[in-house]
Amino acid sequence: MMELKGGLIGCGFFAENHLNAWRDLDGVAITAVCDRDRAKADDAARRFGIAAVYDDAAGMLAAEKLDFVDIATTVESHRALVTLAAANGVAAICQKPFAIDEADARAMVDACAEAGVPLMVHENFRWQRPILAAKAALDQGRIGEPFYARITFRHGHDIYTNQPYLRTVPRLAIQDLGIHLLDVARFLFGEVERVYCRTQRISPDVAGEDAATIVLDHANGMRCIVDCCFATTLHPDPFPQTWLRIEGCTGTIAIDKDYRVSVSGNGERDEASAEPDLPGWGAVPWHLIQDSVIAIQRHWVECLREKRAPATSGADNLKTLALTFAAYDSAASGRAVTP
Ligand code: NAD
Ligand code: 89Y
Repeated sequence: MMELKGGLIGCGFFAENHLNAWRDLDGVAITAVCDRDRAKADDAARRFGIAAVYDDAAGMLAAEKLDFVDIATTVESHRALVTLAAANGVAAICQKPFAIDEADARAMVDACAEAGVPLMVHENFRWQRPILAAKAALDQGRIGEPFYARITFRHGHDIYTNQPYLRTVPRLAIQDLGIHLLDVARFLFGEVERVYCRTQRISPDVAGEDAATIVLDHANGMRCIVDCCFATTLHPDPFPQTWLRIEGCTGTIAIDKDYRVSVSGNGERDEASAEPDLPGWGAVPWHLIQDSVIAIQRHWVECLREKRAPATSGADNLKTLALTFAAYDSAASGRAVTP
C-alpha cells in the first residue's frame, strides 16, 4: 500500500497535536511543513524529522507531490489556503472554525467540488470517546425515543496563554467552542429547525462573548440546550470535558465528570469510564482532545483510500456553521432564528 503524503500548513499551538497524531498512524506521513513564520516551520520540521520546509503554501504545493494538505491555521486564512489546494488538485483538511461567514464556506466547498478533491473540516469533538459511547447507547435504543438533551462545556481554564488571539476576536465562545457542541448536537440528534441564543461577556479582558446558552429545536422534535462558558469557577476545573444528558422515553444517558458515561433505565444504572488512553506524546487534560485528533485523522486516511466522503466533510460542516451564524443572529436580535 502506497503511503499517503501530506503537507501541514500552520505550525502553531494546535498543529503539534496534528503532527503527533500523523506520526502515530500507519500508511500516512507528513513530508512537508509550511508556516509563514519560517522559524515555526523550521522548528516543527526539526522536531518531527521532516525534510521539506516552506514559508509559502503556494510554493509548497508547486514543489511537492502531495496527496493532501492539513491546514491548521486560524480562520482568516482558510479560504485562501483551501482554494489554493483545490486549484492544485490536492485534497484538504481544514481546522475549525471553517469560515467566518457563509460566503467563504460555500466558496471553499464549491472550489473543492469543482476540482473533484475531498475536503474535511477537522471537527474532532464528535470523535471523543465519551461522545461516541453516548451515541452508541442512543443508537442501540437504550433510552427509547429521546426528547431532551443538554450539552455543556463550562470551565475557567486559561485558554488565552496558548491561544492569545481568543482575547481579541469579536466572536469568541460560540465560534471557538460552541461550534463543536453544535456539531455534536447534529451528530447525535440530526438537523435543527430553530435556534434561540443568549450570550454574555463575563471577563473584562476579552472582546467577544465568553458565555452562550443556545436552545435548539431539532427536526425530530427534540429540544437541546447547548451551553458554554469560559469564565466558570469550579475546582477541579473540568476543561476540556463536555458533559451531556440525554433524556428518552425509557431512560437517560449521561456524560458526567471525568469521562463517566452512564445509562439509566428500568430502575438500573450502568456506568463506565470512557477516558481515553494518554498518547505517548499527550498530556492530561488534553488527552481527551488529542485522542479525538488521532481518531479523526485515521478516519481521513480511511476515507481517502476508500474514496468516500468524510463524516465532517466541508458540505456537512456548512450545516454546523449555519447553526453558529443563527446563534449569533439570535443573540443580536433577541429572536429565535431559522438556520
Ligand atoms: P496559532 O496561531 O498558534 O497557529 C497558526 C499558525 O498558522 C501560525 O504559526 C501562523 O503563522 C500560521 N499561518 C497563518 N496563516 C498562514 C498562511 N497563510 N500560511 C502559512 N502559515 C500560516 O493557532 P492555533 O491555536 O494553533 O489554532 C489553529 C486553529 O486550530 C484555530 O482555528 C483553532 O480554532 C483550532 N483549534 C482547534 C482545536 C480543536 O480541538 N479542534 C483546539 C485548539 C485550536
Ligand atoms: O480552540 C478551542 C477548541 O477547539 O477546543 C478547546 C480550545 O482549544 C479552547 O477553547
